[in-house]
Amino acid sequence: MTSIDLCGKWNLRNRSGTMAVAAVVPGDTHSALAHAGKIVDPYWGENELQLQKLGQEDWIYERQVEIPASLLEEESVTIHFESLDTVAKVFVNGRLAAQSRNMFVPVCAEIKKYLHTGRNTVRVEIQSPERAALAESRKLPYAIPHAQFPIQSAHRNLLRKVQCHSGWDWGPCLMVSGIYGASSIRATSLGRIEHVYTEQKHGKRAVELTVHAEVRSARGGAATLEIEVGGQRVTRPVALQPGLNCVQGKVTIENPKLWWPNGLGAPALYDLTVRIGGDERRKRIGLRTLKVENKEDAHGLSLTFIVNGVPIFCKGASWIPADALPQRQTRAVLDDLLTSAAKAHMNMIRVWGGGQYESDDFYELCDEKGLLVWQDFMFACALYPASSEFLSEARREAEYQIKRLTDHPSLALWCGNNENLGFLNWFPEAKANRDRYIVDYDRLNEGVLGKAVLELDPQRSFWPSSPCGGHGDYSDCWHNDARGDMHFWSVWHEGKPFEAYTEIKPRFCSEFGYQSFPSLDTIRRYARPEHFNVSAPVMEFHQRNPGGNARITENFARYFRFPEGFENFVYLSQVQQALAIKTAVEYWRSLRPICMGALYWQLNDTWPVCSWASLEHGGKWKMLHYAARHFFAPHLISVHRTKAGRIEIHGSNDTLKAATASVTIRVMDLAGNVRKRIAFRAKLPANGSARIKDYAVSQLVADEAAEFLAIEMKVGRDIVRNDYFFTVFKKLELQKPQLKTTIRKGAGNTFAVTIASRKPAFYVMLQAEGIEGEFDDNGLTILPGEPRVLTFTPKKPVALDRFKRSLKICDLHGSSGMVS
Ligand code: BMA
Repeated sequence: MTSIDLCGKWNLRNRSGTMAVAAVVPGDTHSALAHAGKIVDPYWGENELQLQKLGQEDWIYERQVEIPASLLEEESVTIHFESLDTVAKVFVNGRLAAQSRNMFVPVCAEIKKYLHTGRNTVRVEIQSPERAALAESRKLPYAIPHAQFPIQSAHRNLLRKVQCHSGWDWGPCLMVSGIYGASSIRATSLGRIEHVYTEQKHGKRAVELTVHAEVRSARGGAATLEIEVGGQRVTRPVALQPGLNCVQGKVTIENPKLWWPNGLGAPALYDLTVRIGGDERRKRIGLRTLKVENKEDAHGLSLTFIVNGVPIFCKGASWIPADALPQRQTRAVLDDLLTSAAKAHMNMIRVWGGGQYESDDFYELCDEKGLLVWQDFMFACALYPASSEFLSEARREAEYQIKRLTDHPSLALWCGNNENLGFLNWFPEAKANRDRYIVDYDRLNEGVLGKAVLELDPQRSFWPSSPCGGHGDYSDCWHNDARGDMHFWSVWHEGKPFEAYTEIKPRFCSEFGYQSFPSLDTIRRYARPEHFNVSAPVMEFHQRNPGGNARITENFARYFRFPEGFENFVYLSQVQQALAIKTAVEYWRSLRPICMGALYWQLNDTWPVCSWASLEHGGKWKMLHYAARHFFAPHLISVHRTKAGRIEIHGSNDTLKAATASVTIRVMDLAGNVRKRIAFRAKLPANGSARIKDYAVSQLVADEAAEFLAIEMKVGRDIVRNDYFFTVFKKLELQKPQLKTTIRKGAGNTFAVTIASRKPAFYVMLQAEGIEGEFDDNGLTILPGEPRVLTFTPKKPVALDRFKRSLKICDLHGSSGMVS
């Protein structure tokens, strides 16, 4: 196989010729224009509005390719594009070679007849996505609605394009076009590998691996299938026929090292190489069993992931594309975000259906970090056509993506879509003619996607939708905590108090979220300091959920004393978000095994914005992400107040070893005096949760507004801490903590910050302004006489002096501007 890489420099212009720039492939139109200085920074201020017209342009990518004579001696010469976004035609030397309408399916076309030795021209013409979608809408016999967002491009559900390119309630509308992933020209006479995938049969001490290779051959002939894995090499002669060949080989791996999710063991991987007919494919596979248990039980319908026979409590968040501009979604950016996820003890990432099937890099990184992937098919918050054309595109897409991704040990589940069932029950069109839309829905859902999983990935489960109550359940499962997964949005979208999280017992909560502002560092990337005000137009512009800023503000009044100044506003919004999600996760973990998963909405952002994310655009940790490191930790101690008013202490242990914990509960007043000290030992079950104590409130405190619990649990060498407050923070007369820090250089590039306090200080948040990096812990309670040493690791080395100058500290008492 000879291959010419088509990545690198191309020329890009719009059809009318008013814009012409150099462009990079893989890459997108907007990134190329921004790089060439032809458009404003899409993320600054309200610039996005000026860029809306770009979605109405047709784009032309063009480059020259040198073709050696030897290449044309081969029988077959094909052109490959992993992803063309979206409605595209490929021309070779002016002749139409391929057409594509689905960015989730690669393009592969024979082009030998169009080529000559020497200089050749490849041109990719991409139709305006906005106009292509509009044209599709005109062909519809009846309306197919989609969710509406403040700034959006219409009819996005009629194109097989990343749905959130057209705008979302956290994302800009940037209707990019582009060429993504690998692009090449390949020549072969004997064989070209299209797919390699494996099946595993786990025995007592061995795994039998069947390796399948799909090989396309131009002229057929004798070949050797060669498989290398786990130090073994197996070969077998194969007679390739012209056309598509499916060949198999078997390898037995004795004493396999199993792949484990983060927190439960090493995510062992094996290198696999397959060679045939002059082509080669390499990948890394993981050996493990995975079952999704879906059982009727006393509480309804369970949803439990079982890996290597061990039921897993899934901890994680939903993933949206790493950047609104595809060119910026580099492996380094993905690695940074996924490393942060793993550091927060996440073991599952949900690839949300409004984004994209991610790149190979993404899944490889998840494999390496032990992050299970809940994979939605890319359909979200809309109804979709059921025309034979649309369904056959969906089939091609499912087939390709399943074969591409099936070997990733991280891949845990295929899910039909995001929230389409909900919309089926809400859109007036669907309510008025439910039968029609439900039939359409299921033709795509079970009829195409479910069927494709069953045929092509029988070792995995297909879950019809997120949320849903299982196969055949077409109800609105948002509010049903008894069946399957739920999206619990009552606390944010319906304005209920945080306690509402503790009034449900989800079997698996695959979405729940609470917004906060990103740090000032990130806000500075879209607003000038004179606009640092929550109702300044630019702050409202970088908030895509109508009423979102009002909701944040209104809840300050519910729980806290009102913050003074914008900086404290931002800080308190992060405290509030961390508190909301902590409340939910701690309670739901205590419910294990009724509840077996908590994936919050959302891990990351596509641009700098006020949103539900715990990682800001650029990767900075909000307070929620630091809090996740505690509430997702393998050992957790948490406090829950029952309806009857009792205070229950729960212990969770996600390790596979039962343990004895030493627990100390101090009842403290707000000056830091210890009023009561309770110490006991408690048994923590392996891979489970248990109530370890319970008290009447009066056994603990005399005055609910004057005292709180400072809790410490030791399990072996692991020390976990938590606090509990009996009432809302606004009722507490917090005292001025008098925080003091000393800073010194730590190991390597790190800095050690010792932070001490004379009075109890809550939600103490350190920020190294203008310096990228993270602390090992943050958002802490600092008690008198118990200084804490925090380590800051910058992404790039910085001088001690600069770090010292950058350090800002906020705490709950200070946020309201109180001086006493
Ligand atoms: C959901 C998601 C997204 C949305 C989020 C916040 O349910 O699936 O569509 O961004 O809520 O509203």
